[in-house]
Amino acid sequence: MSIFKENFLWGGAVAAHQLEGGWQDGGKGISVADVMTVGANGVPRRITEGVLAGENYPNHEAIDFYGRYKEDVKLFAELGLKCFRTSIAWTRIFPKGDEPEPNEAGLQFYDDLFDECLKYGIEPVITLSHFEMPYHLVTEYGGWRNRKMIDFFARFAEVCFSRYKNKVKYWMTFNEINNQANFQEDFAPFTNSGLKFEAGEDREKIMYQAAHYELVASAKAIELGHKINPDFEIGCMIAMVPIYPYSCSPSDMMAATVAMQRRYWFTDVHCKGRYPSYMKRYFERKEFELDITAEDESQLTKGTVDYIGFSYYMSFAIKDHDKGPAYDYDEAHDLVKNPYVKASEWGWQIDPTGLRYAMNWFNDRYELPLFIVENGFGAVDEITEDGGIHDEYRIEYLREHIEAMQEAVIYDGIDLMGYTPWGFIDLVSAGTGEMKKRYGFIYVDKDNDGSGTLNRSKKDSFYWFQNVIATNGEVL
Ligand code: BGP
Repeated sequence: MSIFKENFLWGGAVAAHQLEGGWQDGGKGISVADVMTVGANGVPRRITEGVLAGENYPNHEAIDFYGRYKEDVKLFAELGLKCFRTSIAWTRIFPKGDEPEPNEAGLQFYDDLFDECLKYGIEPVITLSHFEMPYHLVTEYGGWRNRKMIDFFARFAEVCFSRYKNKVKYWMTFNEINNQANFQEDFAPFTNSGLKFEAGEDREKIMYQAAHYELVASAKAIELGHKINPDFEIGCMIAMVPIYPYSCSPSDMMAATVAMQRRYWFTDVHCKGRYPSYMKRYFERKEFELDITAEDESQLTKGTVDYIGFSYYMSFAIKDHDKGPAYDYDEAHDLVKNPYVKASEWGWQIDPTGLRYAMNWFNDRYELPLFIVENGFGAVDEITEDGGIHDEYRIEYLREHIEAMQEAVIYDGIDLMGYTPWGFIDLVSAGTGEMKKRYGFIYVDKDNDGSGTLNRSKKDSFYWFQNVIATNGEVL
């Protein structure tokens, strides 16, 4: 008997804006991803006021999956995928976000894509909002700082659930909803909630308000989805980066506990349908008077998730920094390097044991099935003289993480639904907009400047992962 379930969802994960391109095809509107330029050399992507002539906007063409999805899905089938995690670009369905009627050409595109997947027995796993909300909702309404977003999102979700109810069973509402806990930076709140901050604004308060509306919208969508098709499995999607105490000093331990609460309270609301005590107390202490109504609280209880989807790439470590009992976690400043683990070229700390730890952390609290919907190794790949890409470093990273998953199943009895490595076909990096930060088993010939043939080819990891799937994870 194999370690993983018979129907284990081996797959690959991407997001619409990072691979589709075709940013104005089929009536698509402009999304937040379309107004971000490429970043490079450690400089983050720039969020522009709109689309500026002459700037490099990598998502506009991406890897042209929009034009090439049939050949690509054929390759995914050759890889042996059981499922394919992607997102529905909100702006293909509602180009501006507030129109009365959806855009038929956009709906048809996903019908065709899902049919193509199902033809090969590949199950679509769909994220509704993956860093690609309509930019019009930002300029006209201020994004998720505005309560009106709840109904715009719920309508988008309802249209998708109804249209694809016989083609898609597994859904997630918001990608990495909690990474906006890093509110000091522009990127995470902008991509999640469409928040643009004015000078002098209380970013933290605004982030909590936006997150609250998103959580209510998620609950509303889940309730609707279960009515449309009771067989739907609808999950959340949490960016899981465990935060370890730097030392065994009690104050480091407490700092790590508080930091984990600030990053992961979102999971409590998704899974339990209510705010944890420490967040209620925190809002009071900070005098954040948030718009949280009794009706919202009731809605949250009616839309809890069926499973926990999460991404896992790395772990963090934290020192107390003498902050005392009323410690306010500040992700941009409080983290320190962990001397026990290596890091990638982008400083992401590689820690397979952290994946088993994370799975236990979720399992202890929520006892829900887990789905690892992102994991992977971003690296610069070199084409060697024989024309191949020998990405042993990527295989090693994935092998060690799958071993950690096995340990969590064997020793901890965790209910694991599936595993979809991130960016299994090279695509635009969300964080930097670069092409050179690659995660794929399938290489795409395109560089940071946007040049290249867009041809696809197989790396060594392709054949390795093909065999992992074929043996249900027995041969790594
Ligand atoms: C997650 C996002 C993905 C993705 C991945 C890798 O945060 O859900 O969209 O891109 O991280 O990050 P990056 O592309 O910055 O390397």
